[in-house]
Amino acid sequence: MYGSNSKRLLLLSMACLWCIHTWAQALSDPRATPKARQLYQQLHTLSQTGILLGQEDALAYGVDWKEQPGRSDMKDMLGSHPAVVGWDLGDLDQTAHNLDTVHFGSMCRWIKDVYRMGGINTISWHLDNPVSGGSSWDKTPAVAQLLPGGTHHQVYKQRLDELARYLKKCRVGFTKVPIILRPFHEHNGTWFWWGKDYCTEEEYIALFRFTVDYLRQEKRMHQLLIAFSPDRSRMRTPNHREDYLYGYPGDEYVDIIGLDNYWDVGRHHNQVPLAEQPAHLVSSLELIVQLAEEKGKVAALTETGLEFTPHPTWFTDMLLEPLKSSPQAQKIAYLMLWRNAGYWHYYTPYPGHPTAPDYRAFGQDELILLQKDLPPLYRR
Ligand code: BMA
Repeated sequence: MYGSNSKRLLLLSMACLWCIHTWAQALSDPRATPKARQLYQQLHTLSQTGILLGQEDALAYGVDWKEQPGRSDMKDMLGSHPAVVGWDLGDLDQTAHNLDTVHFGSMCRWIKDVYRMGGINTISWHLDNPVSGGSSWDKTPAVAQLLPGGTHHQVYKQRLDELARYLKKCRVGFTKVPIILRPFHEHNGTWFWWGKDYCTEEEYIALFRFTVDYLRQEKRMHQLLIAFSPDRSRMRTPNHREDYLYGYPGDEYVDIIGLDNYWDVGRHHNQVPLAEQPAHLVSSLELIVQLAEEKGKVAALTETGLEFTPHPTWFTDMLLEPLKSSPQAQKIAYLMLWRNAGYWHYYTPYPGHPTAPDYRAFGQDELILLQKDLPPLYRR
């Protein structure tokens, strides 16, 4: 029998444990908005039971349509919009459309729609090279020049001001829509100007930190969850911790331990036999889940897919079954498939496509959560 003191002690210890648990899962921004915090908490919770499915530009266009209200290829095929919708702010400073022809005005409306419908928005930034004026793929070294003291520091701050101004418009009433921002992704690759060969690791980290600090402190943006997402193809092994952590800006700057993995899912350049690749995918996800658990953060497969989905059972063989085989890998909070730009470039099938039945089976699996399956993410 407990005496009343022992009961009090027990209650106190339970409260302490709850506090420690909540604190350990706190967003990296100590001033994060209540909605952003709530979203993060839900991602933690949902990651224990399901995987949210996402797609880039899902509401803007599909394989053979563009800007049709209420439509997404995922809804056409699986009966619901994706739980996570990806957007990109490349060219925000130049034209009314982003680099993939999404009109910025419409994008803002869709971002609000996704929020109102209870889904999640994530944003990447294919920023043009501020030094050369070329695209994100122009490798003129630039990172060092964007840092304080660099020749293009003011120019970079203008780009950040534009980004902040744009996202400020994405409000519903007084609520700033929470956004998972994924700056300077795939930095361990060598295809973007912020990639590994065009700056030092320290410079990359400094740019990442400057960006987050500037948005939080100067622009008072506290609705952001920050994603770190290296590319799997440039890691020596799928579970190479040190390679994964190359350029990691620190726990105070990151909320989502992400990975872009197009490699272990049948990419033609990958010499590993197809049958062995699922084990590598699993191992890469086990690594990010492990890291996320150690850090009290959330893991996510921030981009994946195989263009044209050429294998009729790709979704079950290369994604679903590998995920199901590992309780640890399954703890990623979401996975996002890349965009359906047209018949020349797509990552999810359309009606009549050989992979359509398999895609439907994947989408109907209880592990996979679409927008219609989500509990309220922004409410306590
Ligand atoms: C790439 C391709 C390009 C696109 C770019 C940025 O993977 O989809 O067509 O412009 O991403 O979204």
